[in-house]
Amino acid sequence: MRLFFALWPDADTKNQLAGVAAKLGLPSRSRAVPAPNYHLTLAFVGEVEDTQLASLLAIGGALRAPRCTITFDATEFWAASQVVVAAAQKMPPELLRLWEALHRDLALEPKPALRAHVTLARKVAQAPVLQAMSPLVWRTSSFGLYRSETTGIESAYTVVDTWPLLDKM
Ligand code: 3AM
Repeated sequence: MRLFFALWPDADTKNQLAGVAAKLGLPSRSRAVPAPNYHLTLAFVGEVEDTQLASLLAIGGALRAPRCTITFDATEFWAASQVVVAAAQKMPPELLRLWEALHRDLALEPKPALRAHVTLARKVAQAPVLQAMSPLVWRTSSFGLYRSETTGIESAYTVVDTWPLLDKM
């Protein structure tokens, strides 16, 4: 199974992101990500055997990290991966620490520059004309381990487990 740790938006944040996506004016043949699939990837684990699941659940369950507020304030076209994302120009320090802790516990190489983002569209072959984005505030309250299955053209994501982020540390 293919797994990743992520933050999933609450309904209000998801709807606001869908509003941003609706105004993108994507080139034809781009694929808008369905709103229920919106997420912020914290760590991509990849293919694992069933026997490895318990240790991943233990890592998630043992992690103590604070809640944070992420302000998404830009839509960006990332040509290399052919995606349009909603991005946060400022990385909240709590989110950076959560990301670092997960990569450390999973013994994954942290990619040098994490940009907090939610992918809104894929297979975007040419740069769209992107409008300025009104800032959108996402208050996180939990993180989770998710399973990704590709059936047909769209990935289907299912929750494996979630853990609370803490009010005070
Ligand atoms: O959150 P985003 O959209 O940037 O592209 C996949 C998605 O990223 C990425 O993991 C996230 C959750 O599916 N992904 C898929 N396959 C990957 C791989 N082999 C990958 N990231 C790194 N290596």
